[in-house]
Amino acid sequence: MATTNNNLSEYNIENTPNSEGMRFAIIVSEWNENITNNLYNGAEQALLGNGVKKKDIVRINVPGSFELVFGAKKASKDNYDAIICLGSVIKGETDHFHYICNAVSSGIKDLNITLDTPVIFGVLTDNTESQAINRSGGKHGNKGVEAAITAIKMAHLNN
Ligand code: DLZ
Repeated sequence: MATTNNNLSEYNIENTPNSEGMRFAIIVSEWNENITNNLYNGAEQALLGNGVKKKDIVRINVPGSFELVFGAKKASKDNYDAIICLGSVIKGETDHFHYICNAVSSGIKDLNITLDTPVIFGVLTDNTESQAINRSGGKHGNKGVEAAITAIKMAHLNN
């Protein structure tokens, strides 16, 4: 498991460029909002901790992870340095998990091919709610932090 030896909140601040003046959109799925609000808080804190001003962080809510792709496409029409998609898909009794995970991962990949703005995949895809809790500010860290640091690095790569 990738997170066994890897805390999602740990990063080397010396390798993370100061990002004052850069603008970030964070698209947040309302499904499993107890998880996604924690992902948002982690992402926001990581951006603020690397010089981004609060006014340069814009949150856009969408109903579910499936809608993250459209939210990101819409945000790409504004002037952001990177777009972060945050969601939590938890496996249930039916096949919805696979459809949603496939759609959102391939949708975000397509946006990265077509857009000039990096779009970051900050979606938890867990078998259980407790796995999601552990990765949204729990014992395995916070995927929102990982996504924000990825966004900073990709924004600078694109500059
Ligand atoms: C329908 C659905 C289900 C069953 N589970 C989740 C989930 O675990 N995580 C999530 O982000 N969204 C879920 N959704 C909602 C879909 O993403 C989408 O919003 C609806 O199918 C409407 O398009």
